[in-house]
Amino acid sequence: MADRQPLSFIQSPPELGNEFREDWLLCAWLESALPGRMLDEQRDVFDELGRRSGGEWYRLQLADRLNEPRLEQWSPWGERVDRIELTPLWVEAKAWAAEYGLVATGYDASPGEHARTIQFARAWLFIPSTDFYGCPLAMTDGAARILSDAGNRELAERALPHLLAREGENFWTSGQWMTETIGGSDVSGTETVAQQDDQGRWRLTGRKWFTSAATSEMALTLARPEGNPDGSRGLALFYVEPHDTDGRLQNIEILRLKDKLGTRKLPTAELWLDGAPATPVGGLDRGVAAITPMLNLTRTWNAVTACALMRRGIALATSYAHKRRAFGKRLIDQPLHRQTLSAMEADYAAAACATLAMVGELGRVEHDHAEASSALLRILTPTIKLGTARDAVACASETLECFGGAGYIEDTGLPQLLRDAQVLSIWEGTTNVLSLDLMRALAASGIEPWLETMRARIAQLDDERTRELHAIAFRALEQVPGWLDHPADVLEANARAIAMNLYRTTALVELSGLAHRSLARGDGSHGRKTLVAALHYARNRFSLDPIDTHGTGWSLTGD
Ligand code: UCC
Repeated sequence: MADRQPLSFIQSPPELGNEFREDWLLCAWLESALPGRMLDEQRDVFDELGRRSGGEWYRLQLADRLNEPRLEQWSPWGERVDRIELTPLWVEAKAWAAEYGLVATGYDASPGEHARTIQFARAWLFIPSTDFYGCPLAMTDGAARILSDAGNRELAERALPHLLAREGENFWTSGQWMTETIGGSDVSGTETVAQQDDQGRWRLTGRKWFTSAATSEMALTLARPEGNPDGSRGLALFYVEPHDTDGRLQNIEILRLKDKLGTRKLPTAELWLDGAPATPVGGLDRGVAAITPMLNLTRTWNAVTACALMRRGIALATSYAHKRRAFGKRLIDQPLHRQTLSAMEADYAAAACATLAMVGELGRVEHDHAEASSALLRILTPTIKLGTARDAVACASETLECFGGAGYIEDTGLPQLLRDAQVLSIWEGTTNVLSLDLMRALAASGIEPWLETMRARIAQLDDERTRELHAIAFRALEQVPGWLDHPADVLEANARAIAMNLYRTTALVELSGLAHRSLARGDGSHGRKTLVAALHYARNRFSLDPIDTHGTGWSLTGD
C-alpha cells in the first residue's frame, strides 16, 4: 500500500471578531435610536458582549457541539428522580444572562422608552453563541411582564425579584407550558384540568406535550378549572413552581426529552402533571388572553433571534470569503459571490431594522402606555416575527451554501445554524397561524395605525439620495389598503401573502429611514452601506400585487 501523502493544503477556518463592532447595522441603529450619552454609557457592555460572543463563547459552543442534555429518570436504587443534566455551556449561560441583565435591563426605569432597545441589543450579541439560551430568557421576560401587570401581589413579590435578578444564584428562568397533544396552534382544546384539593390548593392534572427549558424554576401554564366551559375562554392561567425546596419535582414526571431537528441543547420535555400544585395568576377564565403578553414577548425574542442568527451566518460566510480561494481568486473578489453576500446583508439589514423598530415601539408602549402605539405594536409583532423567521431560514441555508461542501459537514458547526433557524418559523406560531393572527389584529384596529406611521416615516425621505426609496416604498404602501378590500374568504386564503408583503414594506421603510438618518447625521460610512442595502432590498424583494383573487377556489391539493 502506498504511504499516505501529507495534505498539500489546509483551509483556514472562518473566524469571528468583535461581534458588536463588526455589526455595522446594529451600530448604525443604536447610534440613531439612542441618545448619545446613553449609548456611551452602554458601549462598554456592548463591546464586551461582542468580544465574548465572537471569542470565548463561540469557542465553547464549538467545543460543546456533541454534548446534549440528558434525562436521568431513575436512581440506581429504583427511585424516580427525573433529573435533567444540562450541557456545560448551558450551565454557565444562566450566570452570564443574569450578569448582563438580559431580562432585567428591559425593566430598568432610567433609560425610559429605550430600555427595550438596550436589552435586546445585548441579547442580539449574546444569542448566537449560547446555544439557544435565549429561549428560556424569552419566556422569563414574558413571565416578568405578566407578573408585573397581573395585579397578583403575592406572586409578583415572590417571583419578580428572581426573574429580574442580576446574580446567577438568585436568577430564575420561567417556562411556558402551553402545547398539548391536541393542539400546538389551537390551544382551545387544552385537556389539563385544575381542581382544588381539600385545603383549597389548586392542582393540575394533564400532559404537557412540549415544554421548553424544562429546568426552569417556575412556569406559566394553561389549565381548565373543573366545571368551566369548553374552548379557550374556559381556560385559566396558572403559576407553577415545579420543584420543592429540596429540588424534587412536585407531582410532575418528566416523560422524555424531545428528539428535535435543532435547538438540541435546549431541554424540551414532555411532562405529566399529576396533581401539580399551582396558583391562578388572575381570574379563573380567559387564560389564552391572559397569556398573550408572554406570547407577544416570545415572538419579539424570536425576531431578535432570527436577526442574530442571520448576522452570525453572514459573519462566518464573509470571513470565509476572505480566506477561501477558488479559480485563482478569493471568493470575496468574485463578483457573483460578492453579490450573494450583499443580498444576504440586505435581507439582514432589513430584518434588523424592522425588528429594532418593533423593539423601540415596545419600549414606547411600556413606557407611555399610548393607545396608538399599542395598536401599531399589535400589528407589527406577528408580521415581523413571521417575516424574520422565514428570512432567517433562507439566510441560514444560503450561509451553508457559501461554504460549499464544508457547509454540510457537522464538525464545522455550520449545519447547526440551519437546523436551529428552522425552529423560528414554527415556534411561537407558524407562518400561517401568525398570518391569521395579523388578520385578527387588522380586523380589530384597521390598517390605519400601521399606514399612518409608515406614511409619516417615508415623508422624511425627502432628499436626492433617498428619492428612489421613497418612490418604491410609497407605491408599496399605497397598495396595502387595496389588498385588504376583499371578501373574508379571499383574505384568509391570501393572509400569508399579505403578511409577508406587510413585513417587507415595514422593513424597507425602516431601513430607508435609517439610511436617511445616518446620511443626515453625516455618518457617511453607515449611511452609504444602509443606502445600498435599502436599494437592493427595494429593487429585489417586492411583489406589488400579491393577492390571488381566485381565493379559496385555487387549490392543487385535495379532490
Ligand atoms: O410553549 C412553547 C414553547 C416556548 C418556546 C419559547 C421560545 C421562544 C423563542 C425565542 C427564541 C430564542 S411554544 C407555544 C407556542 N404557542 C403558540 O404560539 C400558540 C399559537 N397559536 C395562537 O397564537 C393562536 O392564535 C391562539 C392560541 C392565540 C388562538 O387562541 P383562541 O382562543 O382560539 O383565539 P382568540 O379567541 O382569537 O383569542 C383569545 C383572546 C382574544 O381576546 P378576547 O378574549 O378579549 O376576545 C384575542 O383577542 O386572546 C386575544 N389574543 C391576543 N391578544 C389572541 N392572540 C393575541 C395576541 N397575539 N396579542 C394580544
